[in-house]
Amino acid sequence: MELSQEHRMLQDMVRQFVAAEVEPVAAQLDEEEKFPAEILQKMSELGLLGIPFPEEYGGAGMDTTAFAIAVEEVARSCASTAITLCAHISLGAYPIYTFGNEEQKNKYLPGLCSGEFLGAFGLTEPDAGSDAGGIKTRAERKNGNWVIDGRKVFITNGGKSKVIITSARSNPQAPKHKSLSTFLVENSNPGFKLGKTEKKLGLRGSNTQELIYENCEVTPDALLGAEGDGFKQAVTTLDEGRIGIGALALGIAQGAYDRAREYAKQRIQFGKPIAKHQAIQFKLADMATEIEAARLLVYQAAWLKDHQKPFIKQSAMCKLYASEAAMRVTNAAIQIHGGYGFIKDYPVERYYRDAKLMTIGEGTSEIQRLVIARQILQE
Ligand code: COS
Repeated sequence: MELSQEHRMLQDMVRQFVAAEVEPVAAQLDEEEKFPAEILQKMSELGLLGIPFPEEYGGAGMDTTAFAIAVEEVARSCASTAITLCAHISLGAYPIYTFGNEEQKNKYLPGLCSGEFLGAFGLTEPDAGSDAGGIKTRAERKNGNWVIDGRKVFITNGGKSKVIITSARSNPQAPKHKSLSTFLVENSNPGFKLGKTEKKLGLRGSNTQELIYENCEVTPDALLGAEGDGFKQAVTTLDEGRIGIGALALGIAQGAYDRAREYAKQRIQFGKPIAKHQAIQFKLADMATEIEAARLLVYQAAWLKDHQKPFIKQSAMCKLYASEAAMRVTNAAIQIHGGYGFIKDYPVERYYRDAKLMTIGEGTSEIQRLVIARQILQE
């Protein structure tokens, strides 16, 4: 697949940046559960925090394909940094760009794009994950304002963001899918506080946060779009976000494969490099094929979105396939490394741990199959 010259230049630029600034610290971020704040600062100077948004809002004026390329390149070295970037753009900034009024866009997008502050998406709750319409957080009208009460869990960047896109049930009497609304809640707002910061199997450098809303009062201008549109806004955001997770999974798979391939060429057993043994060649061939297929699906979904064509099915397909391929590829990468793959002297165990979340976040593999099935059955 040929990238355009603009995309190729972006890819080269991000690749060089990652080699110089991300790769050297990726293992440390994982080991010490350290948030990549300094890397984000440097990324913002390159314009990476606002890649797909128009220049008038401080963005880089590029497209979803460019976003996918950048996420993939970062994930090849550090999935913790990649998911921080990915969630900031596709879950933190995208809903404001897509559903916000001019005032809201001008208030938040320049700061989000410049990296002055981060954004997060508060949808998931203790009892509402796959069933996005089942959230219990309430937003009630009081003296012309909205008062939000509830709890969000597993929120990527939740503890590091100034603005949290918050889904809440504003009209319990309305039908399930018409009863949610979305609010832009700032972290300094009275009644908003941080709960537990999660410790995780993988993506340990990223921030995964519980958020607590207690009598959290926001003014009417915090409402994003129309009242009752919250469910549609959330699923539409996830449609776009899944392209990012597909790209992230693709980058993890590519990074693990690159390392397994190099290792197989160096490691001597039975008097020759293990890459000369057919058992290992077949593994590498399968890995390379799956990565290629995942890449085509990710870029197809991004292309469709960039050309204003329907992409719900393809974004779910690319996320489903790339994440499950990443599990198989990272597993094979450890197998090729043998005992060395199981210890922390080599990075492939980190890739294996990081890959798992790709089959869960922004909709489990089961939800992706459900979304795909609903789409193909109505075609
Ligand atoms: N994109 C756009 N619109 C969608 C959609 C999607 N992916 N999925 C559903 N809709 C629309 C439907 O077309 C329907 O619209 P109408 O009312 O106009 O007919 C409406 O939303 C309700 O759809 P449906 O009846 O299918 O809703 P369900 O409650 O059965 O749930 C799923 C649909 C499961 C697809 C939804 O809850 C979902 O996406 N869940 C996963 C959430 C998720 O990814 N959580 C992880 C968050 S991590 S940030």
